Amino acid sequence: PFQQEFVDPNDLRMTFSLAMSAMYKKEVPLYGDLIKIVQSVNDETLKKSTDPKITAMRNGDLASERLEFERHGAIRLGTPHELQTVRRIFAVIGMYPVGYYDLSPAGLPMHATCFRPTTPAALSRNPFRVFTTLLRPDLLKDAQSKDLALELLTKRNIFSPELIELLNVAERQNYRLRPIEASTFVRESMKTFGWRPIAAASKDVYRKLKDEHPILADVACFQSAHINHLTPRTLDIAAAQERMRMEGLRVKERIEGPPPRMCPVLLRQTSFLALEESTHFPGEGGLEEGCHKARFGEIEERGAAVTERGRFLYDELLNEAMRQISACPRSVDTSQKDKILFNTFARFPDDWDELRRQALVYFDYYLGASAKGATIPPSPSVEDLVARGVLAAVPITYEDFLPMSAAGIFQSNLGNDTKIIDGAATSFPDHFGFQQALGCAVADLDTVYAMAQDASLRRCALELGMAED
Ligand code: OOG
Ligand code: NI
Repeated sequence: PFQQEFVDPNDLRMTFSLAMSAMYKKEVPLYGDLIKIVQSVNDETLKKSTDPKITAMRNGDLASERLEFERHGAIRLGTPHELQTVRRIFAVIGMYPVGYYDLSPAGLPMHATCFRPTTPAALSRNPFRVFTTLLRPDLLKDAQSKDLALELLTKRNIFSPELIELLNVAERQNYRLRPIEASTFVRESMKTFGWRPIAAASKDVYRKLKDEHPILADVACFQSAHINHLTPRTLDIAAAQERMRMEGLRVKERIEGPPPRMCPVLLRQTSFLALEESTHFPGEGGLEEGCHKARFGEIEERGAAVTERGRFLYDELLNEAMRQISACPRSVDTSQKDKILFNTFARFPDDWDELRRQALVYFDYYLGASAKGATIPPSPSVEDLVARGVLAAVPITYEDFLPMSAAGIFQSNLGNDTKIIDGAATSFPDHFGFQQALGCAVADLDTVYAMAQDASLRRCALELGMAED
């Protein structure tokens, strides 16, 4: 009876992501067009498709139910304090840090995690995720711009006093809020993630930081942690990309991630170019007009989560394809590059049964058509029970990101590739440093998926009377 006084964090996450979507639509009207395109492509795909990859996704994780609300956003933070506070905000809506992403190999002085729900039940309700990167001052070469950036970042406060107060209240209530607190919480949070038209730095400082590294200007010169995109999930990225082109959006040339397959794995993404927005910079004689490229559009198609073995094979094949592509003469075009990728991936099995037998993909198990009244042999293998129709399995959706795709998306939206490559002095991961900045550990991707798979098998064993609670 007590608990009913509090809002369910799953409901609050739904409200929160809807508020963010409404805000972003106002800020970036193109986002509204994008959503319409994706929704109509999804409706058509769901209706007409007998494609096993679509039916597996449809029946598998109830994608069609959560699909309408499914979004990911991305923010870029400057300091450990900002990261810790954002962690507290997301905890209130049932999102926790999963995975560590090192972006330094791509020349970005950043590392990241993804805040997202972690249990199958929470994910099926609303799988909202936010890719959250943190600046790594240790990777900045130029001492002067590093000092400038850190000075700006120490000065700024991207959280309203009401929001901080509500975070304290929530923490005393085991990360729960009452309805009236919850609506203030959503309103105040939007101030942190919304766009602020007046920069926190003068035009001069902005230019200096931008020259050093475009990401530095974006992270340090503004008064909020503006979300820089909000991505819907499409069931058919090729069709959605084609539709975007037809409607005149400037789509990025290549789709990032694995090639098209019958059994999609991980994720494929593409974006349209960043908007140039007019901004005001504080100057000696008042506000000065200027512009900044910050926000862009992106769509993604999600496939199955791969096991460590599957990921190893994926990385090996991707590296092999990249090696071949970079050895190509300059005249080689995008479709030829895509063909190389496609051919290289012939070694990655493209059949769900095969992917399961080789333990390349995580599966969610449930009782099959022949489960009722079946005689179960002593200590049966999972494969044996699947073969008898006692168990059935659908692939578990990949809920995370790919650092190389992320780097590709970053770069396509910052412009000037050469600058980016030498912007960070060196490249090495700092998993420990990130967790220290965050104030807690990030969950391990594989553990999260393996737990979901194990839980489904345990549930089946219980239902079959093979195990005790
Ligand atoms: C984050 C880019 C990463 C994705 O989908 O891989 C990302 C950023 O540009 O801040 O959102
Ligand atoms: Ni993204």
